[in-house]
Amino acid sequence: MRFCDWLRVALVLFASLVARCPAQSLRQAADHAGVLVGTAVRPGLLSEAAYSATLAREFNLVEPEDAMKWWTVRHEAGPFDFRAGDDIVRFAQAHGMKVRGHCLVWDHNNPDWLAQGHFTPAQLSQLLQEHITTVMKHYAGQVFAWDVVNEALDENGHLKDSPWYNQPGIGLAEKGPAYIEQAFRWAHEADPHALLFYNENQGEGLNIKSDAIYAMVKDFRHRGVPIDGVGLQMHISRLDLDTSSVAANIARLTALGVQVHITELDISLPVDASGVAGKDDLLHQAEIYRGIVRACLQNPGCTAIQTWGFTDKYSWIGSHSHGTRGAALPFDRAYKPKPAYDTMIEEISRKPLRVGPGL
Ligand code: 9MR
Repeated sequence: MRFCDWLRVALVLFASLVARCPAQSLRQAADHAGVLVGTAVRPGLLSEAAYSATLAREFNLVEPEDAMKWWTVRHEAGPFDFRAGDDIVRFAQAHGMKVRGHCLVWDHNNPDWLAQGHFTPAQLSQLLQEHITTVMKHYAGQVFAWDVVNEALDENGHLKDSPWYNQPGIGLAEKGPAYIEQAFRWAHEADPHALLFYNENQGEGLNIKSDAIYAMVKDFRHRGVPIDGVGLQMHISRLDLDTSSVAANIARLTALGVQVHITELDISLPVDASGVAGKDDLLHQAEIYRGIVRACLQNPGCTAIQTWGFTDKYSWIGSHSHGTRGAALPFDRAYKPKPAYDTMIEEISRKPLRVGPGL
């Protein structure tokens, strides 16, 4: 063999040895597999050393939990306030992470001046277009994907009442999802390079709600409405989740030509007064995390997996459940990895190297 051939063999051997080295972090495994693994963040916590160190070490994607919502950005009717969102973008850029934006249109978390403003449909239409345009232009080139519309459907797949839809709406009430379509069109005009997502809860597996999401996205794609993806939130509170149903839903959505992101994954458990969950429940939880990661990664169109926070120290579940549930995330309150962290890494590491559309 010539020297070059020896060198080639040595390089292949070296590469395969490197590939077999266990990943040192979730982020390392994700980078290697070519997927985005992210988490929701609160800018006020970035000054906590353990929080920011864990975040930068373990994730290649961040999403503001609340910092880009109407309530924060338009707390007052006056100028836009981007300070909280900018803090997150700055952190992400300093650590080579991508940013998902959340969210531009929601019936919830709107400031009082808007919710109680008695605006006419024409005024609301102008306010919404201005909001989408100003926020997306501010973050153009920094936020690669947006939840344009969040949770527009009820558990039966019907449009929910909303100031943007029918109370009084932006002038498209009684026209089905026309207000959603309009928001996507404004979003595309504002930043043609951003990926535009519809984000929803309780429509992760096959059910009446995911049927409605599917029908809407199919119609949008058919008519050239600029939608690029569906966010499956994945707030799970039961330990009998059928992950094959989630995989089937991901398959039918991606067959429409859209990407899927798992956007808000957490699996809450019953906890005692100190917030501690049972050992068996934690092991069971880890297997559900594994199943969800697998359901996503087996489909090349599922390009990001994101948890809703990463440490049990800070999660929306505690206050929402009055302390009866929690322990929903891959790190415990002391930032120690839980069994769910191990199964996520194991599952991502099984994935052969790929260049996903999300990277
Ligand atoms: O975790 C978020 C919490 O801090 C906020 O108070 C709440 C209202 O804005 O929203 C929570 O996040 C929600 C997300 O924006 C949309 N899907 C459901 C999430 C959990 O409620």
